[in-house]
Amino acid sequence: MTFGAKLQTARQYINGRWETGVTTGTSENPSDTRDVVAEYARADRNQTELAIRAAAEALPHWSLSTPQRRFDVLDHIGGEILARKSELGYLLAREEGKTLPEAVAEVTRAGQIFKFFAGEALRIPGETLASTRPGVQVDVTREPVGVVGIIAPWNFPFAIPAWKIAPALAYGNSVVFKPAELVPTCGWALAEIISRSGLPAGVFNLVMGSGREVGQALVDSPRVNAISFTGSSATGERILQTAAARRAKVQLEMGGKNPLVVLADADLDQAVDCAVQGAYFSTGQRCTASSRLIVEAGVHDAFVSRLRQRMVNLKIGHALERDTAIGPVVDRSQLEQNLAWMEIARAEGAEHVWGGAMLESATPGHYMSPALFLAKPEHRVAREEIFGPVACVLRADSYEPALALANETPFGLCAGICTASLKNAMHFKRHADVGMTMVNLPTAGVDYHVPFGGRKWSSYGPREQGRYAAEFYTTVKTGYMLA
Ligand code: UN1
Repeated sequence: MTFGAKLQTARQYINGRWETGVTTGTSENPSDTRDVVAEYARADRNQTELAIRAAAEALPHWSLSTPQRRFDVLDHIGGEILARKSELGYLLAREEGKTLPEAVAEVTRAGQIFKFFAGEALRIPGETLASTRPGVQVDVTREPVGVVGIIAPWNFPFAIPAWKIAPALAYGNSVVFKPAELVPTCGWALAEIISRSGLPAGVFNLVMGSGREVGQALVDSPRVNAISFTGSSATGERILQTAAARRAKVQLEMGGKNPLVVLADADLDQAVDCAVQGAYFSTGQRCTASSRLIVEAGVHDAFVSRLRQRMVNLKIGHALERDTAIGPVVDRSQLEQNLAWMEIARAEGAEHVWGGAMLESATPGHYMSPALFLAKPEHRVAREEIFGPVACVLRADSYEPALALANETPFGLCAGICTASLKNAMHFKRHADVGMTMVNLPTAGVDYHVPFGGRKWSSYGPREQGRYAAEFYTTVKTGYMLA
């Protein structure tokens, strides 16, 4: 199968078979809304139940599969994704709207994640400890957590499903995967590759549809032992309440309002580069985006004017066009929300520096110019997650108040600092109340082999990615034996 600009038909994958849905939906290209990317099958609760049952029935066999078998499956999936990265990247850019280089990089990351977890399947850890009692042996082993429900967002349609599905399979779990409604074709393309990797029927299932029907069925079902979710804080909160009440394991990755601190001793060009990449690339649609630029007074005006200069020259356009720096917003409702934030920011007294306008283009799409405000810490634009190309600058008198401002948020995903001072960099790494820190680097754009996740209201449950993924996708058993 190859993906050109043609219409795709995406079906559910349940118990090793491709199924039509109860209804049919369409997905469109945000760079050109005349381009229908796919017609896709939409599941309801009953069809989701069938997928869950298939996963539960496939679990006992797969949970006892050998590490070699799991390695082979994951290595095969990773290999095919990498071999087809241009074509899959094209599909991703067409359906989600990030630029083609960003999309190909994301697909590459997805392939590398499967390869990484192929290796992890061969390294499932355990320990043997000396007992406190004579003649007794103690060991700690890891077992699969069971049927895993995976609810993925639209902003990384390949990488995020990959970093949930790959560890789930590596540690012997079965999976029901629900991609986001805006990107069903990417989810289906990934499922299509997984379907040919040698997995027994039922181990991996794809169900597309709404959060209200499909997502809710996953969260409610007593057969689903663990839920891994990335998306909005409000949905995460609801999932947590329901899943915790029935004692399911939960992993949530939600919002961010990530600070990038720029100190007066920073390399200003590098700092502006970090800000542009972190705040505006991928159209700002990343939970790791730098949306609060906290700048030391001594360089405040110079930083703002250089940043503005860079923004003016960024080419906003069709995701598949060669010289586009920033693609469209993902859909109309997200665009409307972003534009509503422009009004909120102005009304509360934030000073508008540049951008935030809806743009016309050669093709009808959801285009807007990236926006920058000078804000006060109490402004909503500086406190709430926007999930679009909107950032604000906050002024700080010196390092200490900058750190305090960085931490003054209910979120705690990542925090960056641009500085030439080793002392301040080390202090910031230790005292930023977040799960990930970046020094002289953008807050967005992470490695695939180390833990990903945050603190406070950004994340809940064990970390994703790297070998720390085992904490969520396995459960430990302590064994005692009289030798
Ligand atoms: C990245 O910044 O490279 O939804 C990854 C998100 C994150 C992934 C960010 N879970 O934006």
